[in-house]
Amino acid sequence: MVAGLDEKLEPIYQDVLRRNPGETEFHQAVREVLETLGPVLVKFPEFAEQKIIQRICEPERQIIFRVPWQDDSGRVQINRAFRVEFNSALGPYKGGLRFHPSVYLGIVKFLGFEQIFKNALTGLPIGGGKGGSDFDPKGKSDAEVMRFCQSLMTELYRHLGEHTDVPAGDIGVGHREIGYLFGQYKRISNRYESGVLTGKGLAWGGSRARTEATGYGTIFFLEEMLKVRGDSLEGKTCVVSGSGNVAIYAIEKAMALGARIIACSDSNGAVIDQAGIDLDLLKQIKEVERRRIRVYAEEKASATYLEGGSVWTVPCQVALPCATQNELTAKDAEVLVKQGCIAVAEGANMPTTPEGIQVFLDAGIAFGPGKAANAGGVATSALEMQQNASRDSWTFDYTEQRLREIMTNIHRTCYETSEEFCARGNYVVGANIAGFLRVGHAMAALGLI
Ligand code: NDP
Ligand code: 2IT
Repeated sequence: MVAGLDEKLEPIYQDVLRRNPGETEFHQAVREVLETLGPVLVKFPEFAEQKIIQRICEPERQIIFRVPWQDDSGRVQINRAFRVEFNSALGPYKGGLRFHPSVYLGIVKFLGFEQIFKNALTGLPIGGGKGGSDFDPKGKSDAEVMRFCQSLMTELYRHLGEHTDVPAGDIGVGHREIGYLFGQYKRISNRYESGVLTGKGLAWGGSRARTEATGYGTIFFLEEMLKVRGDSLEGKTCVVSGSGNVAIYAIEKAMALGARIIACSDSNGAVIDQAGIDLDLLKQIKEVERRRIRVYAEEKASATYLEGGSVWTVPCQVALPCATQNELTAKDAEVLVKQGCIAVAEGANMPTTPEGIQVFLDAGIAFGPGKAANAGGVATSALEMQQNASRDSWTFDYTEQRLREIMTNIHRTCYETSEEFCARGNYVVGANIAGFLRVGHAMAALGLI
C-alpha cells in the first residue's frame, strides 16, 4: 500500500485537498512529494516555520481563458486554455503546453507542480510552470491548428517573456504548434524574442538535440541506474509505451546503446515486433504522416497489433513508460516484475500509479521517476535559452554532450540524496528531496514572497 504522511505534513495535504477540489492528478502529485519530505522537516525546521511547503503547493499565478477559433467549414469553436505559473524562485516559469481533450486545471497543476522539482534538479536557472488546452489536434487541418494557436497566443502573449514565462511543447504540441505560437507572439509584440518559447525549429532559433532531448535523456538516466548495479543496456529487451516525441527518441538512443525494442503503442493499441522496432518506419508513420500505430503492423510482416492492448503484458527486461499519466498500474507492475523486468525509467510525467511505484520499490528494481528521468527535455530547453541569449547556435554533438552531463549529474544528485536520507537507491526519495531543497532554500532566501 501507499505510505502514510508525517504528522506535520498530513494537515498540509488535507488543506491541498480542501482548496483544490476535484483535481485528482494534482492531489496525487502533491502527495507523492509530501510522502518523502518528513525527514527534511526534521533536518531543516525553518522550512516548517516559513511555511515553505504550503507556499510551494499554491501556484504564484493561474490564468484560465477562452480560445475562440473558426474551423475549416466556418463554424465557431470554443476551447479553454490554462497557464499555471507555479514557482519562480529559481528562474522564469518554464514548462510545456499540452493540447489534449483531457486537459483541465487538475492536469495542468499536477504537471506544473512536478515541473518545479524537475527544473530544480537540472541545476539550471528555471522556475516551474505548465499550460495547455482541451483542444484536440487529432484530425484537424494545419490551417485549423494555426488559427487555434494564433487565438491562444493572442491572450497568452501578455503573460509571457524570456525573463517571465517560457512555454515549450508537451503532448500534442511539437514544432508545428510552436511555430504558429512563435509567429503570433512576434507579430503582436513586434519583437523577435527567441527566448520566449523553446522547442523552436532550427532555422528560427531552435536548439539542436532539443527534439531528441527528453527521450535521449531518459536513456542516459537509465544507463546511470544500470551502471550502479554493474549492468548496462547492451542486449536488453525493452518495451516502450507511446509513439510520440519522447517514445521515438528513447527508442533511438536505447537502440544505439545495444538494446532491442520489441513493442510500442498509441492510445488505440500496441504493436509487438520481435524483430525489433523499425525506427525509420515508426518515424515515417508518426512524425511525417501523423497516422495510427496500427499502420506499423499493416506494413511490417514481423509485427502484430493488439487493438486496445498495452505493452506491459510483453515480457521484457526494461520498461519505458513514455505516453501519459497513470498508464502503468500496480497490476501492470506486478506482471512486469514477474516476467523479469529489472529497470523502469519514466519518460512521461507520472505514468506509474502510486501503487505501481510501490510494487517496483518493493521488488528492488531500478526505478527512475519522471521528474528526474525525463528532465533532459526541459534542461535542453534551458540550453536553447542560453543559445538564444548569446545569439549563438551550438553543434549537435556539443549540445548532446551537455545533456549527457546534466543527466549524469541529476542521477548522482538523486543517488547521493537517497543515501543521505537513508534510502539508498530510492530515486523517488532522492529526486523529491534534492529538488525540494534547491527550491526551498531559494524561497527562504528571497523572503516572504
Ligand atoms: P506526443 O504528443 O508526441 O506523444 C504522446 C504519445 O502518448 C502518443 O503516442 C499518444 O498516443 C500517447 N498518449 C497520449 N495521451 C494518451 C492517453 N490518454 N492514453 C494513451 N496514450 C496516450 O507527446 P510527448 O511524447 O511529448 O509526451 C509524452 C509524455 O512525456 C507526456 O507525459 C509528457 O508530459 C512527457 N514529457 C514530454 C517532454 C517533451 O519534451 N516533449 C518532456 C518531459 C516529459 P495518441 O497519439 O494515440 O494520443
Ligand atoms: O514535461 C516537460 O518537462 C516538458 N514538457 C518540457 C518542458 C520544456 O519547457 O521544455
